[in-house]
Amino acid sequence: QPDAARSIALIGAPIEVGTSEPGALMGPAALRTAGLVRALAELGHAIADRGDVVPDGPAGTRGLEGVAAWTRAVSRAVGDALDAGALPLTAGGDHSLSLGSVDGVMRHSARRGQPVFVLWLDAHADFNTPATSPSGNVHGMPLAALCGEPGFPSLFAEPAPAPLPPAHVHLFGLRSIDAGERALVTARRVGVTDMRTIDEFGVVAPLRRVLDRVAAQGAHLHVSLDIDFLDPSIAPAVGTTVPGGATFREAHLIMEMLHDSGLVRSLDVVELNPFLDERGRSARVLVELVASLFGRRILDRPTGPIEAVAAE
Ligand code: 5AB
Ligand code: MN
Ligand code: MN
Ligand code: MN
Repeated sequence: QPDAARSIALIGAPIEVGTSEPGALMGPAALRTAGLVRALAELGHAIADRGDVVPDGPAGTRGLEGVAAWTRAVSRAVGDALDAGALPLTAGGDHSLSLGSVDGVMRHSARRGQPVFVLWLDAHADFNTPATSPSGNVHGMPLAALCGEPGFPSLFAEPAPAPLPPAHVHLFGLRSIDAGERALVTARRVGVTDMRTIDEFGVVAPLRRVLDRVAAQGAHLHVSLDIDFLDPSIAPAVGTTVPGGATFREAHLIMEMLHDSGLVRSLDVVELNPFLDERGRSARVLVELVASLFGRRILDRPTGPIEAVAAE
């Protein structure tokens, strides 16, 4: 029994033009097959599957041109969901879809004068520009474009919203960063909890600091979950595997903390490549994690100091 039933809009974004590894376009279908809708409905939420986004114009072109066609359509779908009072859950698809989802969130929040904060759960920083990118793949660039770095063609509908302040982005789980984006992330003062920090302090203290900031600012919290945040041993369905990722238990705890915070207003689940999966394992892990973010729990007992638990 969730404490707050929500209205959730599932938006499929079968986009893979932002990556060089084909297969991510099957991501939304695999998440549906793994029972995403059922899992959230069982928690008492009103979930509407809005189907897959249809891109504006030629969407098959790889690179920024193809991505631009998706960005505007994804942004509209996410904005419409928010306007209708629903929480948009955008299922990808490669990470370039977040250009659209975060753009939609920023437009919506700008109309309400609410700041936006983005929690980026990812092995990578995704802060390359066309000039710094070693691969040319747009899924490694969305944050740089959203934060207003120069060198991008026009991706967003006009008039474009003010760029996302880099200080309102927090990279969580970082363990692979290219030289050019490393310099940018440092210069722009993007928030970072890297794997070294998680190894030393665990996930709870760093995440609590982020959530406290979001709550203090009354910000809209957008969470972008890249499956490569997880260790490839539990989620092998990724084109860009980096060893040393989050364990299932770390990721699970993060989802429970996000739920308990009550702050999450929009979510992306990205980079699932079902073609690389092993018998649906990775898709099922993602559904399990999303269900925890939306209130699945072991016991209906509030989390709190260990003394309180022991006293029961
Ligand atoms: B993902 C790399 N930094 O730019 C690049 O999976 C990888 O959305 C990007 O985080 C990975 O090509 C993009 C080497
Ligand atoms: Mn990513
Ligand atoms: Mn990644
Ligand atoms: Mn601020």
